[in-house]
Order: sequence, then C-alpha cells, then structure tokens
Amino acid sequence: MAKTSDRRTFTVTTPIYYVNDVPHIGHAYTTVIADALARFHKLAGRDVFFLTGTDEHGQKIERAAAEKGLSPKALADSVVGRAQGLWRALDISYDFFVRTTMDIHKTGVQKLFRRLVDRGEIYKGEYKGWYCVSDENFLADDVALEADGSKICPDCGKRASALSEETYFFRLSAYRDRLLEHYEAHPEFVRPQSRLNEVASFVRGGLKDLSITRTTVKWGIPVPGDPKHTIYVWFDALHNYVTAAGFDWDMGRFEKHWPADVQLVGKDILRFHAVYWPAFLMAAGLPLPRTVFSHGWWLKDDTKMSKSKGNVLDPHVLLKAFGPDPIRYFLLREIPIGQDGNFSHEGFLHRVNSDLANDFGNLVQRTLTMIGNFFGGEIPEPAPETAGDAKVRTGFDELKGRAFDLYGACALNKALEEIWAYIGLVNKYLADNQPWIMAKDPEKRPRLARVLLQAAAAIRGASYLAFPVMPRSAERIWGFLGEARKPAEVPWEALDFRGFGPGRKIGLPQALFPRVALKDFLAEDAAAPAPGPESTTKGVMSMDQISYDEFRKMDLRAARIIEAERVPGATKILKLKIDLGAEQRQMVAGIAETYAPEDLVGKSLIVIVNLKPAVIRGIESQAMLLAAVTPDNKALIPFFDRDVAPGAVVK
Ligand code: ME8
Repeated sequence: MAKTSDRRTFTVTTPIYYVNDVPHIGHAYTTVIADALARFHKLAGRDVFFLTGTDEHGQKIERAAAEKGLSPKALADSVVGRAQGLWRALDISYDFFVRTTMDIHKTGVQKLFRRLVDRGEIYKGEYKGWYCVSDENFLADDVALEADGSKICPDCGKRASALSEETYFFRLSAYRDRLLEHYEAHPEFVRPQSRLNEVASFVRGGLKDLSITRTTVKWGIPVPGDPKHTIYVWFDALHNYVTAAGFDWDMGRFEKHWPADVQLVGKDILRFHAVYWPAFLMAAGLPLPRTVFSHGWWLKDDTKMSKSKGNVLDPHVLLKAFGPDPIRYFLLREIPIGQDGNFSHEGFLHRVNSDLANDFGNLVQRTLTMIGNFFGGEIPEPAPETAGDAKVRTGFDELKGRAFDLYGACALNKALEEIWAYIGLVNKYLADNQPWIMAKDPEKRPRLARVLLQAAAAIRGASYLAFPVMPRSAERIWGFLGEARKPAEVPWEALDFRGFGPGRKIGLPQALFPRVALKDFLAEDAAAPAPGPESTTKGVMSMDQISYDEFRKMDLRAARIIEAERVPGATKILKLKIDLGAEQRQMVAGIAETYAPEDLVGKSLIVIVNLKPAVIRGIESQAMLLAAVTPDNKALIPFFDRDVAPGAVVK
C-alpha cells in the first residue's frame, strides 16, 4: 500500500449492510476494523472520512419485508435504528451513515446511470439465466443443472431462480484488459496479494456484459426515463461510496473524500468490489479506490457465521458482559485481516482474561494502587533513570514507531501483538524491581518513585497506542492517570513518554477488564444464594474468625434500587440498577424467587461495592446485595426502615 504518512486525508469504507436483519459479529468485525483505522489516522493528523451504512433496496429486502408483513421501508427503518444502536455500543466513530433510500444517493445513482447511457456503456437487451436472491447475484453459465432442472447458487447453497427479462446491460466485457492493466500497475489495489491473484485470474478468463436492471423487482431506484426497470441492487449499492462522499451534491466534499484509501470487504463480496466496481468507475470517468482490502470470515464450528445459517453470535450478549473493548480487541488481535477465524466463547474468554485482565488490567491496577498506597496518589521527584529504567522509555519510543507503520499498513493484529509484548516488558520490569519491597525502605523512596513513574508513563503510552482499538479503556486509564486531555486530543507526533512527569494527582483505578469464567458467563446460578451450612441458621460459629481490619476491607454501602427487571430466559435472577449517591451501577441478584421487580423500586438496602464484578448470564454485576438465606434457599433482603442517603457507609 502507498505510504500513508504523507497524505492529509484518509477515507475508509465498510460494505453497506443489508437490512434484512440486524448486524452480527461478522458485520461488527468489518466495522471495527474500519473504526480502528479511522481512529489511528485521526491521531496521525489526517482528515478522516469513515463511511458505513445500509443497503436497503432489492429483491432480498423486498422478500424479507413481505415475510414480516412490513413494507420494505418500514423494515429498513427498524433495522437501521438497531444497527446504529449497535455501532454506538461498540464505539464506532463513523462520519457518515449512508442509506441507499436517501435522496442524495438515489439522485446520484440515476445521474451516473444516465452518464453511462450517454457514453454508450449501457445498452438494452434480454437477460436469460439464473439469479440468487440471497446473494443478489447472477449465476455463472457453467453452474450445472440439478436433477430437477433447477440451479443451486455455488456461493450460498440456496436454490436460484430462472430469469428471462428485458434488461439494460453494462459493457463489462470491454473492461477486461483495462482491469488487468490496473491490477498490474497497482498491485496494492487488492489486498492481500493472494486475493489479487484470484481476481486477476478470474478477469483473465474473460468477462461477460452485466445485467444492471430488473423489471420484476419494484423495490429499488427506477431507471431514469424508463421506470419499468429498476436498477440492479449491486449497481445501486456500490455507488453509495461516491454518493455518500458528495457526488454530485457537494463536489468539493467529494474531491476531498474520494477516492477511498481503504475499502474493507468480506471475501464473499470481493468480486463485486474488485471487478464490477472499478469497471463502473472507469466507465463514469471517476477515480478508483486505492485499496480494496478483503478480510476473512468469522466461523462458528468451522462454518461461516451468517444470518441465513442461524449460527450468528449476538454482539449484545458479549457487550452486556464485557463492554465494547474486549470484543474489539479480540476481533482485531486474533487474526490478521485476510484470514478466517473461529469464534468460540472459550477462545474469546481465554484471550480477554489473559491479555486484558491479567497482563494489562493487573499492570494498571497494581501500579496505580502502589502510587496510591506509597505516595498518596502523587509521585514525588524521582531518582535519575538507570539503564534498566531507560529501557522502558526507549522501548516505548521504538514501539511507537513500529506501531505507526503497522497501523498504517492495516496490520492491526501485529500492532497489538507489539503493544502487548511491551506490556509484558513493563510487567517484567516491575517484577524485577519489586517496588513493594522498596516501599519498606524509606531511603529507597526516590528509586521507588522512579520505578512507579516509569510504569505509569509506560501505561499511559501503551494505552495511547491501543486507543484506536480500545478507545474507551484508553480514555479511562488516562483519566485515572490524571490526564486532563483525552487520547484523541493528542496528536500521535506529540505523544511523548517524558510528557508524563511527577506531581500529578493519580486516582485509584476502577475495575477495567473484569475477569470472567466461562461457567459464570453462561450460568445464572452464580447469582443465586449459595447452599451449604453457612447459608442456613445453623453453623454460625463454624467459620474462621477475621480481624476488624479484614472486615474493613469490605466497602458496604446503602443503595437505593432505581430499576428492577427480569432477565429474559432466567428464572432466579433479577437485574437491578442502584443509586450509590456518587454513581449508579447495575447488578444481578438471585432474588427473583422472593421478590417481584415492582416490589423493589425505591427501597434501600445494603450492598458490597468493592467485590470483583461478576458476569452472570452475560450481564456484568457491579455490586452484591446482602440477604438472609432461608432454609429453602430463598433470599430475604434487610431493607432500611427509614430514609438513608444513597452511598452512606455501612460498618
Ligand atoms: O453483502 N465474518 O451485505 P451483508 C466476517 N449489502 N465478516 C462477515 C461475516 C462473517 N461471518 N458475515 C458478514 C452485503 N460479514 C451487501 C454489501 S456493499 C456495496 C454491499 C461482513 O449484510 C463482511 O464484510 O451481507 C461482508 O462482506 C459483509 O458483512 C456483508 O454484509
């Protein structure tokens, strides 16, 4: 790919997703890649245009709407809202959300269609052949007939429909040589390289003219001047990239944002983007995108996750338990863009527990806690750097350079791999220096200050470098470190390890990445009262005595219940929202067998707020309530008998 560092603008696109259903993890993948690239290029000082949206026309949507008893537009409207909600929850920072039902798009497509007619690129004829509605694709002639005389789509395995209708053809066949020349002259046009080879060999085999209108489909953009024809949904959809960029309603904007630097597509739709799309653009006299980057599929049990196979993972379940960053991290860290990956709960939990909770989360937690305990949250003037300390700094400076190149080359998994190798180095630095031992010797305070300063500066730097992938966590960590600015406000160039000095007020970290066990993630029993001798009236004296200091470690508070609801599919647990005065939290409690949600709202009770968060049925529980356990294992909550300020300390 052309070196990105000398360019002032950066445009990245995702495919526009069909609105027959809400997006799943596979769609989230493309969108998260695009978001990380967009955020990186913003940090690098470029004027970024990040485009995503929805593909709302065509027979597939027409059918899906009819099955649901809705108009296609009503279906689109309902799915668009939910898709945008998902992108918000995943912290997707798109600049423009295009819908193919927008007027700017429809007008642009009609203009381009007319332009191609005027240039003799389109002619009227008769199409006879087979069509796959699920893929919105014409089958190649060499697909064999089945025994019953029908044809099966080789890509998705669904039965195709026979078509015979008047159509407008685009002279795709005339573009064979020009496309091959373009691939030859711009080897970065399709990435990875192996995909370019596939595309080139397909084109070398010869191209047939492409039917680009349908008379039997009504839901779409009418052909200008011949409205009994509807423009083929792929001709319509591909042009979103230029209409959304400004063609032809704001040509200044268009010239700034087009051509795209990176167009991300799944490998299933590469041919549309690497053959038809450049041919349409050449025909219209518009510039071609620099790179069409084809990524792999997320598989479940070795089969592509797809809506039609019904094996999709619902991002909302993962989001509820983990928030966006672990999902973003996993998707981008696990595989290089281009390869397939298997998505399993086990694999996901293993990676986020080990890389995020253990390696990074613990580093932040330990370092900040020590700064709090040993220095009251403010690192004093440190001892000068030793050679060992300097390595943490120079290691960062080198990492910063490499991460820049890797992000610029879309090698997101490699960038993360390097950042995590550095986190490993910082962990080792702490283990080697043992600041917790230094803290016992008052003479070593300047050394202690140095070690904790290096670690904190490294954490700040590593969070910044991970920001494109984990924006929310990076922002939170910067907040704990007393940074007034957000990572997004600091240009890449300006970020300096030495910009973090002594004298800042450093806060205590809040739980960053909860460590979740698979059984807790999948089970609801975790919230139910534990059976056993300690949960009944017997055996009161049977447990070990604890000191007052041990008791004091529990942060018990009065909390007021502000919302209570059932959890779909769960019989024992309720989800609660509680007010703690300074903040509100959600929690899950195994009290559904003793209390109805409506009996709880407004009541005040005692909760422990510094217990490690647990994930129950995919929901993060950020506090635990105190309740008596009856002999038949039901929970009885002691409520306060008069008004108490939410957040009041209980001791
Ligand atoms: O094809 N793994 O829309 P679509 C990885 N509207 N990525 C996946 C995936 C999986 N299991 N499943 C889907 C369309 N995707 C057209 C595009 S563009 C002008 C028109 C991703 O809703 C992948 O990016 O079927 C794929 O290309 C896209 O979702 C297809 O989404």
